[in-house]
Amino acid sequence: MNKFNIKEVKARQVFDSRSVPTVEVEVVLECGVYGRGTVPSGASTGKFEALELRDNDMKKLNGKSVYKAIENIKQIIAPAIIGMDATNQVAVDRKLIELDGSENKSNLGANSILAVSMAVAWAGANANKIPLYRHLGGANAKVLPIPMIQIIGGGAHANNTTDFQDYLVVPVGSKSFSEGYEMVVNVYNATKKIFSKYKKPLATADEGGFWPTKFNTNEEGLKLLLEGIEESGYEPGKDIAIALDIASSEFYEEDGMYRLSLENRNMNRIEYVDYLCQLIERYPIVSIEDAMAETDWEGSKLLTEKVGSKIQLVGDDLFTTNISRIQKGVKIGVNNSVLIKMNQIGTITETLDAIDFTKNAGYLPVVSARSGETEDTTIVHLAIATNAGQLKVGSVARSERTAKWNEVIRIEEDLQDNGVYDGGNIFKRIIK
Ligand code: 2PG
Ligand code: MG
Repeated sequence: MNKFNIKEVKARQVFDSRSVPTVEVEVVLECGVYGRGTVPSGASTGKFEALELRDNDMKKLNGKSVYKAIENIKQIIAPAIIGMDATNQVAVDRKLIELDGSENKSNLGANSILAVSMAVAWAGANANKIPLYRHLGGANAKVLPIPMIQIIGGGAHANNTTDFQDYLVVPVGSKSFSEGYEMVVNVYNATKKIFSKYKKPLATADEGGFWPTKFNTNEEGLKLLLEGIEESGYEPGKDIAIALDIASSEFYEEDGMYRLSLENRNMNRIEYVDYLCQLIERYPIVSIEDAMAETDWEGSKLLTEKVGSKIQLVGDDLFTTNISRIQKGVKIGVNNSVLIKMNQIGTITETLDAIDFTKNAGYLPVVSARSGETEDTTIVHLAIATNAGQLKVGSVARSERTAKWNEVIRIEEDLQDNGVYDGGNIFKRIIK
């Protein structure tokens, strides 16, 4: 018998950083080694994501409990994968996809499937006595990502106080991950002071950034961020650049209008693209995610034509880590970057395939956490395994966020001189 064969699959309901139930799995091998995966969950979920199975029993935890997903693991998945070699991720993931049999993991639930896929990956790494990034990435896994870090959290992560979802920074002038991270911590602390200076209440949004109370416009977040960067002694654009995740599907209506409720302003796609271009002119913005809505391919194309050679345009809800959607974007020339979220697609190997596809198309992958997270650090290893180059995990506060950032610091130490950090140079691949 192979000592790396799966002997037991344990599944349980645990809770994420928003106190929402989620699925956790442990896979135990014949040799006694085990691996664990805990699934994250989004708030501004894309329409085309794989299905997150919830019980929808309103008498239990607001309908959010995941007992059906747990039962699917125990009754259907476990019997099918017990006896399989945990170091063969491709075979296990194929089996999971086949057991589900649907386009979007709607039979067993992407949360039950992903928890197992993640646990198997960790078990495989532990069995081989190597870190997960090495197990998934092989001999050439070495690139430490530049961090994209939230300083102010709005949109669905702050009760829609602003229309824009995330105001982030990227330490483009940093020479190493840990130097870049320290720079961002300085900006976070300086922005806290700026909030006090303007008598804005200090509270934290879902991903640890500041909650944008008493904002009059969406642009105000950019102004505060710019002040925070300057206050901490950095040159905006050179040392620290700004990134936005607008998550615009949340305020786009199918009549083709973008409605900014905070400003009581309605714009058609042409006016809205102009508005964004003006912001890009006025602020040192290096990246915008979901600038246009997930169904507005025409708007995305227009924006890409205008600024696609100046800044990174990331598709999150637009692409949902799904090769067929990314392929469509590449074909029609939309965006130049793809947000990568494991639970949008549902297995580790499909996530690896999406990253490969993105890179081969000349687009930049940005590996991302969800707004609902746990102590799980799989995405950090995934980013380094694939030399993806960019990682987005929310802010520098709250333990479900620092669990990830601190793991990068540990891997940076582990890689020593063999690690590679491109910093802001990564954007030169798409910016002309
Ligand atoms: C996003 C993510 C993370 P959510 O939109 O990129 O910030 O949010 O997990 O709520 O989709
Ligand atoms: Mg997003």
